[in-house]
Amino acid sequence: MKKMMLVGRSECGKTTLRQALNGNTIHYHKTQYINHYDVIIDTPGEYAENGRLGRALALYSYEADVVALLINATEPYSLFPPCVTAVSCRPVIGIVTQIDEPEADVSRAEGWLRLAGCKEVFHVSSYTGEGIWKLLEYLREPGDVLPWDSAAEAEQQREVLSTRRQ
Ligand SMILES: Nc1nc2c(ncn2[C@@H]2O[C@H](COP(=O)(O)OP(=O)(O)OP(=O)(O)O)[C@@H](O)[C@H]2O)c(=O)[nH]1
Ligand SMILES: [Mg+2]
Repeated sequence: MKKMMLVGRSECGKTTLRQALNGNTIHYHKTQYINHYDVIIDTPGEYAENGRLGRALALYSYEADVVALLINATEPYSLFPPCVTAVSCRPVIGIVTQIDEPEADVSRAEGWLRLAGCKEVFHVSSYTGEGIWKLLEYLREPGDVLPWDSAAEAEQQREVLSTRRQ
């Protein structure tokens, strides 16, 4: 899988999304330092909110294959300046989180992410699981087997992987 770094303000749902992507049981956990899991680099919201700490995000992005900017669908404003994706030397995608919320305004959040420069924007709910599969498909690399692959597809992916290793 591609390694993805999650960036977004505190409480936008980065850690919960990381848990949903890993298929873990969801539990609340405030992030106080950068966490590396298999394919996700989870960052504290304060790093996106504070200019000085924000520099650390630039350094961690070098370890990622893709950077994801997150906005939760109920947020009343966006932290991300227009065209900010241009400062990254990695592809940058947008993720609208918490789309299950009754107050969610998904198109407003997507508009902010597009203004920030994201060409591709995903809509997800870590609670209901909606949209998670599209993100996993985006992160898929040759040889990766996902839970919904049929036995034949899984075999095909394994063959791709063994050919690449030879
Ligand atoms: N309704 C709804 N709530 C969510 C969803 N994802 C996260 N939340 C809630 O949003 C709150 C913040 O989630 P976190 O994943 O801890 O947010 P974070 O971005 O990691 O926050 P920091 O670690 O402080 O930067 C928690 O109360 C979650 O339960 C979702 O998909 N739907
Ligand atoms: Mg967190």
